[in-house]
Amino acid sequence: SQIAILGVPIDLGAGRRGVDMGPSAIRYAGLSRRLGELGYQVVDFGNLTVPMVETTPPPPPDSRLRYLEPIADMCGRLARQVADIVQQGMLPLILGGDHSLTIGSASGSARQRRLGLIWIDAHADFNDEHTTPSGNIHGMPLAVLTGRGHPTLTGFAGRIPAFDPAHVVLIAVRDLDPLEREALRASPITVFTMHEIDRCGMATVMERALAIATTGTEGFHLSFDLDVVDPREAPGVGTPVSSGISARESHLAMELIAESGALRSLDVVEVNPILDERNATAQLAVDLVLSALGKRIL
Ligand code: DIR
Ligand code: MN
Ligand code: MN
Ligand code: MN
Repeated sequence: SQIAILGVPIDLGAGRRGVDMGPSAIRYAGLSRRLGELGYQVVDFGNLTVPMVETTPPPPPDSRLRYLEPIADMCGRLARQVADIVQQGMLPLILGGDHSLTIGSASGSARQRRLGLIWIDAHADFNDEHTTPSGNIHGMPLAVLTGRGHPTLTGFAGRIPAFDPAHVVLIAVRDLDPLEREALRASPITVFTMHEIDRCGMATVMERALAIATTGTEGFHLSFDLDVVDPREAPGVGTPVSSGISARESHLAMELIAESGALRSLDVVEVNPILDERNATAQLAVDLVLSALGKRIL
């Protein structure tokens, strides 16, 4: 089958600069070539045209939705392009960029079908304008995709919510803001925190997660934030959080996702080359994508 690569060099949703260089770093780590070696036909559609901080009017200092208009515009165009890619029978692979882009990518992928959603992240990204301590939209996409958020962001799938929370799973979370935590506890989203991974192991967690995301759906979208991996193994991220999952646990999760046969689209986000060590985090991102798409050791 065919893989469509699309880069989204956006960092307006993050508090720290640098993730706009993520798509280049991941490409330089050999993504296309290695997918080709795995047997896929790969089409790289280049990067979505996105605004940058230097050419965008700054948000007011007290903004609770920083850069809302340019991010909403970006997500609308991204959703349309991802929906087109799906229509053409290709599997969309989106390279970030900050996590706000998943509002567009996951919505576009779910436009013509009912999908589950697997979100692998140190953070829950479950803030809205009332709970956010930062105003950064990359802390909000999971809330938006399950129907809670600014009305200019929630509608890109053509229905609200874009994803039924009963088919949404959050994995390896370990850093929640106080009001975000209350919202998550009140939500029907299934959450496997680091505690559940420590207790039951990644294999059991993924087995349960995949059942939730695939039962009664036409497959699922995977959103993988590199900050879920322990910063000792993935230093090149904007918001590192200690005591994360290992690179090997991440691979196991990806291998089980591949085995499910239900992966319909994916994004890898928040790679920050400024903070990386010799592109190790982008390299890991490529390795993980290969595992998610079927690479086996033996
Ligand atoms: C924090 C940080 N929860 C916020 N979020 C993320 O600003 O809302 N960092 N996603 O990667
Ligand atoms: Mn995230
Ligand atoms: Mn994160
Ligand atoms: Mn259902």
